[in-house]
Amino acid sequence: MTTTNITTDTGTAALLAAVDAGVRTYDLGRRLSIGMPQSPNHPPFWHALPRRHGDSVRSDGGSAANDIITMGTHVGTHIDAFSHVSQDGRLFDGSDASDAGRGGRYAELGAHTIAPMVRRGVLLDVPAALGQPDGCDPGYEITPADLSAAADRQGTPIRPGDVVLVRSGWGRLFDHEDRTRYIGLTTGVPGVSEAGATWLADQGIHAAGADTIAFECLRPGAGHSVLPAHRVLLVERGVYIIETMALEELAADGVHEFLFVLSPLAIFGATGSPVRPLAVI
Ligand code: UVW
Repeated sequence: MTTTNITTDTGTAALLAAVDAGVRTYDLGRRLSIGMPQSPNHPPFWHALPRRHGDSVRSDGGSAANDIITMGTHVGTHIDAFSHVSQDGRLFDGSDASDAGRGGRYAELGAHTIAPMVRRGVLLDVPAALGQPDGCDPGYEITPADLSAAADRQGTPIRPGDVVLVRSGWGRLFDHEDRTRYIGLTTGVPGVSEAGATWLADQGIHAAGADTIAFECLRPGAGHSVLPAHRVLLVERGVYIIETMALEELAADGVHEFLFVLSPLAIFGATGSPVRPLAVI
């Protein structure tokens, strides 16, 4: 699951020249804060400041504040590792998921095995392709035809190894004053269908992301438990999933192709990792 990076002086010079010429960076990660929307599947985000300025003052007058966070690894913008989901007791490589419980497969499929990504990124703007600028309807199932139409409309064909980010428009609700809106338990959430996930995997992509809590199409009242795209991508096809991404700025600027940069935390054996992905143009 790791890759070998080969750099040359020429390659480095070209990269630095590009930076000197000016690049724009889009932050695709959501701010982590207490009370932010998150799936009930996972432990909540908590942040406290057990040591405040003045609690311990040095002889020179200096002082430091230190904080602590607790959270599930699938909270906020995050990436799912292959150890996250099993189907009928089997993980991605066909191995017995119960071995994971004893620590075996977590060592080989955990978040620490996800190599940092510096890859071609493509944003598939589905609402734009559907002619629905306000976003897909709640519970809308994004089909292979929708994904293909978005790629065609933008002139950004998907290539093997890409990271493909699917915009549904639902991301606009992340900061809604009603924190339940983004989670969508009663309304449903638009997302990639099982067939759409298969289509993405058939393009040979490395990872797929979305602006929603679970990447999936979630039906009203069905909770966050029926996740067929997770089975297709994580268990059957070996494609990573990135969730709760901030894609509105990219879409507003009409940016559909970019350098995608993501570095998961190397948490040994974890089922996922919080991330702060970047799109660079
Ligand atoms: C959800 O929380 C619904 O998704 P995941 O567990 O894949 O992060």
